[in-house]
Amino acid sequence: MTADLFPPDSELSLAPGALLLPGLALDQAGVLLDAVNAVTAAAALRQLHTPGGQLMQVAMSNCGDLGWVSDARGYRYQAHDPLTGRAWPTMPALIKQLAAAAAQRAGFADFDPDACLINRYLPGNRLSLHQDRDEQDYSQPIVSISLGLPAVFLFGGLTRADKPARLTLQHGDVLVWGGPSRLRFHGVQPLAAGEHPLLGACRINLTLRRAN
Ligand code: MD6
Ligand code: FE
Repeated sequence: MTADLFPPDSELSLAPGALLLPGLALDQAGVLLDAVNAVTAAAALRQLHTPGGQLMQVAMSNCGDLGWVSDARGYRYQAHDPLTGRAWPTMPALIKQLAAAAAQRAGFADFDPDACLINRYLPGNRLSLHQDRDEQDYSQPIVSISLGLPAVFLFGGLTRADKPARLTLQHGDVLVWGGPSRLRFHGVQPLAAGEHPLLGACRINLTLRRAN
């Protein structure tokens, strides 16, 4: 377990602006998961289409004032869930506070996320290499919280051609990604099969951003 490999307050600087906080969310994993389940009961996880027409493997939902969506019209943030026409569920305070605390540790004192994207991976699901470029202000970081099965995260450079490093994200790990690393290419390798005690055969990743 991560908790045994790293002391409780350990951190790993991956690159300028990119900080891994192993196990930071571990103590709260159960309540985080309850909060995620409440969100996805109101705004279902669903697979989106890329603007090019490909069905994404990872199922997504959102909470917060804005949610990230993709369809034939492009990638964007919007205030309403296209499935229901309703506003996205409120971002649970617990999730927002954890993200703000993590960002502060990485030197981003004023992180105030308005969007939380929820990604669900089943075994075999992958996320291809991309940059997160749909937000207004690249001076704001992204905070990523991983729950459930471990995933191999591809941590690339500022051009698609840069060979990515591989980094395993475990249940409870929090990654802060900002400053000079904000536009790094990244992706997730196909999720390996497994059973997680809390989540079963599944990985959930939360990415919190300031979109507007
Ligand atoms: C994931 N994460 O870990 C997908 N983006 O499932 C992301 O795409 C991501 O973890 C920007 C910053 C951190 C991330
Ligand atoms: Fe991303």
